[in-house]
Amino acid sequence: MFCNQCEQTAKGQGCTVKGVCGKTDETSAIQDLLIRVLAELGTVAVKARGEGLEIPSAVNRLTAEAVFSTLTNVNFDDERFIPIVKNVAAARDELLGKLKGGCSCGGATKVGATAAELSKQGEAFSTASFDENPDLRSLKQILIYGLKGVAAYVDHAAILGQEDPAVFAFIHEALAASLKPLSMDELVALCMKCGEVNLRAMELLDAGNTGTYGHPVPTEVPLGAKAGKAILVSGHDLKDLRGLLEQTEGTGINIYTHGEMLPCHGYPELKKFSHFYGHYGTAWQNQVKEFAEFPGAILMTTNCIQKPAETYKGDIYTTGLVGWPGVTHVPNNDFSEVIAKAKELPGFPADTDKGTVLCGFARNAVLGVADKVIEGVKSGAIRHFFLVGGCDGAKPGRNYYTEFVEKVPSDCVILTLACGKFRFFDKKLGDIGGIPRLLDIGQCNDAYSAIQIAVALAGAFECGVNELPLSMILSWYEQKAVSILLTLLHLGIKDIRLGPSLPAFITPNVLNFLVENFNIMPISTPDEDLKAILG
Ligand code: SF4
Ligand code: SF3
Repeated sequence: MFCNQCEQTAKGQGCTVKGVCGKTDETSAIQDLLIRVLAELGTVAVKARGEGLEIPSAVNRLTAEAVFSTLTNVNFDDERFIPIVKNVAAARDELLGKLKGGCSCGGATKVGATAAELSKQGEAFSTASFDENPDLRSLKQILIYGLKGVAAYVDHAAILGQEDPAVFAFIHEALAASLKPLSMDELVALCMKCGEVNLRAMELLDAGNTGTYGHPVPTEVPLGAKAGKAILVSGHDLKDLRGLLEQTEGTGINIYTHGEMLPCHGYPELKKFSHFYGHYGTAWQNQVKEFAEFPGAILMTTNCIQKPAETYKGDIYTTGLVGWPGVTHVPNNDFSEVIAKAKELPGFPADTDKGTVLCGFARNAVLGVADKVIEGVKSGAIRHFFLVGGCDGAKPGRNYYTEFVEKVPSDCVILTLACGKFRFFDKKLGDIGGIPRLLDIGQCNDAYSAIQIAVALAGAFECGVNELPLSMILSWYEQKAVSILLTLLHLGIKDIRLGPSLPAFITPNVLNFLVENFNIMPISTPDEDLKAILG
């Protein structure tokens, strides 16, 4: 196997024996085969569109789901990949049959029937085989990894009825590009377009979330527990949470969020359920410890699932695209098994008070107090904004973000999003003229909200985003972070600080390009970075 798509990749170079994430050699090869067959489907789909054929909506959706299922920490279950690979190959062949001109997609790979066969076939197709030239290979990896993030947003948005044919067309185009001999300039242009399309995908998801559940409002969320039966929901999917809330209403079971589900407490159409109680635990990499101590059933709706410990393997369920071998997978929106398990398990014996955190500062809430914010900047009460956000992870070096937030001077505001915030989400940082100094914008899926806030502030100050008193201190782990980074680059945003380490898939030449054009830089120490930013 060879996989280097995430930040915890072995030795900072690539996982070659077994994934640090727990992905096996076999699963990795099946995912590589899937990306290969998707690239063949992409090639055929590009041709078909060129011939004026319409790609069936089911094929578009299948493409996004299949790409998303190869994102880090989504699906580790080989058996679940078999029908996905088969369906993608069948969609490719059906479309191929409709082409007038035929198609050379590098030879349509005939896929095997068993996991072992698929895995054997996939050995030839890791991303290391994308190109012999390391820089071209690097750019193709950036494109395909970024595309995995796009596919995640597209899938979440489509679940809520938000789709754009142009986004699907780009997904097929980018997949097809992985099979083509392209120049450096062509690949850079595709990566930038990936960022542009990702902005649209995030916009669709934002419309889906806010259109269905309302705009988040500032909400105080308990970190303790209420006596009684309990279900913990992790991942990122709001529709699954809504379904679970409906199905548990009146049962006496309380619902708790874990990880990236915390911001769900701010949505009016979710927070209205009285048994939607509080938040439990921190970020994904602490699952094994935190889930083992949770006295109820657990539902994983999307990434990031970690190898479950035997102690709670029987209490955790997956749904949607998530999978772990041996963990019960429940059908979309039928949580009866999860509810039955919660009734069996003891639940919390007594009420506990662990304080609260504030969430719900998405674009509508922040822009609702824009006049106060602008006044704060003009009067000098607010010196600077920091967007400290992104993924959390297990590797050392991430204490930087905690220390950074602790050291930010008291006349500065910190915006945050995604699971990296769990390093500091419960810090009491006070407020500036009624504006909390720590504003939680939401999930990684809400990066659109952060961008809209920055764009609106730039508009109010009649300057570009780069001229705002705003610095981005980002942390990455999986591929949604890659797509967001591409979006920020597409928007021309400069001086981003990225950590805890730079991606293994970026070669020195590609890095030079990013530094020269965007002045992107690695994090150093909180003191040095703060000094450099604030002067
Ligand atoms: Fe390694 Fe990350 Fe790939 Fe898992 S997803 S195999 S940890 S690089
Ligand atoms: Fe976190 Fe997986 Fe990226 Fe959603 S839950 S930000 S790592």
